[in-house]
Amino acid sequence: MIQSNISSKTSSAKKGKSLPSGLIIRTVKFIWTTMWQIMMSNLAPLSKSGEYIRPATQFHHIIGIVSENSYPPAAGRYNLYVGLGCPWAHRTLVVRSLKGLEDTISVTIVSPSRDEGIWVMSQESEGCRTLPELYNLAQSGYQGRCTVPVLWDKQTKKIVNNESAEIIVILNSQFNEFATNPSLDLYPEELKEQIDTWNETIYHAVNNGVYRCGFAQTQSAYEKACEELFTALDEIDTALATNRYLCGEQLTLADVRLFTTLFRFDVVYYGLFKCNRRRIQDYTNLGAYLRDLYQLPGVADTCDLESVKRDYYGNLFPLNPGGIIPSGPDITNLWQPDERGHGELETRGWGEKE
Ligand SMILES: N[C@@H](CCC(=O)N[C@@H](CS)C(=O)NCC(=O)O)C(=O)O
Repeated sequence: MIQSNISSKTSSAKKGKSLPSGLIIRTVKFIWTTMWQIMMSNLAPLSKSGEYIRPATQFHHIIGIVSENSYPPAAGRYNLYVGLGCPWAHRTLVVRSLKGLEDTISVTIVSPSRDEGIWVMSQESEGCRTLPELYNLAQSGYQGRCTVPVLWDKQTKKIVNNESAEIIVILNSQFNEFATNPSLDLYPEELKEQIDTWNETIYHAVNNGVYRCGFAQTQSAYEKACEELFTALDEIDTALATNRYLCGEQLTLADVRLFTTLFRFDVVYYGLFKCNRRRIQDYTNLGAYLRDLYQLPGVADTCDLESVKRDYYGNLFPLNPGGIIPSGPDITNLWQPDERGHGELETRGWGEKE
């Protein structure tokens, strides 16, 4: 009996009777695509031609000489809220670590909640369970996006700044009296122009460029972003043939900003965001440069591969509705020598943190 059921199913499948009709396929595709577009526009605001536009951040106070718009440097007063998957938040962890500010600025880890689409605290902080609650504590009725990183003032219960590009400038220069590595200057006066020029190219084409690939909603928007991304990576690879870092022999904020995108590239952007013309590890200079930065003292400790995979593959629902998290890649190669002649001792030259 059982046997006969199986054989009758097999023979109807062979005849193609169990396949849905063209009408069903067209209807399902239409509903699916429409739902995808609705979800994508919530996830990623668009231009008319389907290009992703990143919303601007809203808190831009500084730390330094006390004025109306600034907060005083102090140890133990400020807290960073970060998600470990987020490349923008990761920048702040790297600078905090390089400068040796672990005892000066505390950190609270937040994780994405799959169903609510918001960041949730690992443990209640300032009486808040979620990041939107914290934003509302700082500014009642806040309506904007609740993003990480957040540099928070525990004393006034205000957000000092929520723009990673600005937070890393603050961390680099305003806490030197408390830092264990105060002489490391990642944004020196004489390199500012060069750093800013790299930052501009890299932000548009690479840091935000990978999102412009992954969040594009038209073929042409995707192709434009992809072309710009790989043109910029080629340009950087060429510059790194003669320079250890982007601006020469000195590590700068431009390298930190590039690093957090490169670390995620082969892991998530290559597959999930369709940046798959080439992997970073296949570039002679970029691959070695990534290993060089990863091996700087304290940097690998800020890199959490599992959170990166979980946050992207598990939470960007419209890009990966099944939520399946891939098992690879193996990133142990990041511990291999950088092959550009930079010995470990030389790498550790600026501080004896360990
Ligand atoms: N320009 C911001 C971007 C920060 C950002 O977009 N963070 C993402 C995580 S990777 C976020 O928190 N998104 C939550 C949301 O948009 O609601 C920065 O560099 O700090």
